Amino acid sequence: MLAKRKGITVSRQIMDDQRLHPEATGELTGLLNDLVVAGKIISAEVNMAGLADILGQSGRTNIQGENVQKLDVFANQTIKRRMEQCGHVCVMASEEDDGIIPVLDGYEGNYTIAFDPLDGSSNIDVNVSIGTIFSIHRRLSPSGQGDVGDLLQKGSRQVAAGYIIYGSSTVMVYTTGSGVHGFTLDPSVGEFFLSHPDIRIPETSLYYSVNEAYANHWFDSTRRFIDYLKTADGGKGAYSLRYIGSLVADFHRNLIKGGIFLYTRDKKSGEKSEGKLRLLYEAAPLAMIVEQAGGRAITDDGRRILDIEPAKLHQRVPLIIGAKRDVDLAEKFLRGEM
Ligand code: AFP
Repeated sequence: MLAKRKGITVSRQIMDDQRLHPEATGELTGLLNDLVVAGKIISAEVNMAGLADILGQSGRTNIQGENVQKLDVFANQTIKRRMEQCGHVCVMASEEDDGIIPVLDGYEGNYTIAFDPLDGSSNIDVNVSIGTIFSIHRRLSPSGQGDVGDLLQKGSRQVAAGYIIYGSSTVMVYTTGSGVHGFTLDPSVGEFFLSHPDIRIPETSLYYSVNEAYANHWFDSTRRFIDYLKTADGGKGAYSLRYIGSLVADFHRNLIKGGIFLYTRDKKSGEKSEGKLRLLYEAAPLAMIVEQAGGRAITDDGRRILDIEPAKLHQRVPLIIGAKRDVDLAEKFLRGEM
């Protein structure tokens, strides 16, 4: 593996990653570089949102029945426009769109992209970190425009996954299957520079992240696990609660500082429900990142997220994700072994 040099640009790193695959054609490199550009455009707009009168709701609801924010619309359009003509994508899916999204005729490439253009968008108006999450697969169909089957692939078949978080600074974290790297945008020169080489999720965790407001509805196993975290080692090793309500922000903090995030089924949603988070746009890409960083991601019945075969574009999935030791522990509680 090539040594990671702090300060190199994300484009340089993406090209270095390509050199690890002698068979590579440069298509994935081109796609990722176009995503970087989309991220810079969205970042600039997020920073200007208050001034540019782009805060607030657009007046529409999306496929998930949620109010669509104006910035959501902007981010969604920005990514679609860059991807439809980059020449490396054959079909797309967005958390904001009902069905598959075609690319421009003549620009079909060999990859698919599924993305959440602005995760955590209910936080936009209050300056809380939000982010773009993406998941990339190789196409399955032989040529031309891709179809839904190209997008409904297991997470374990992702060739790249990542997110761009728009927070106190804008940071891009991605993996192409050989480690996880983080890049911070220097707005003065408009470049992402390597700031977090070879990220490994700390084995010793500080935080658990869960929406405690749902505690009255939790199944007994979830309640006992969270109670255990609060009192671990007789209180000495107790975890602290951190919950932002923006998955990309909760995940990023836990990845860097150590921790576990849970969004499980509960008595209110029912055992047959699928939780809230989306498999294609949220759970699968973050699962690839966490595994590449030494962590784990499972459902609340112990299935590895990356092994789930998606049945539909907007499939939801219960998610437990974070440091391996914590997810292993959660699994024991969920199995009734603790
Ligand atoms: P929004 O995009 O509507 O803000 O939803 C964010 C999200 O999908 C995910 O980013 C959070 O982790 C989760 O929902 C928070 O859900 P709760 O409000 O139910 O805790």
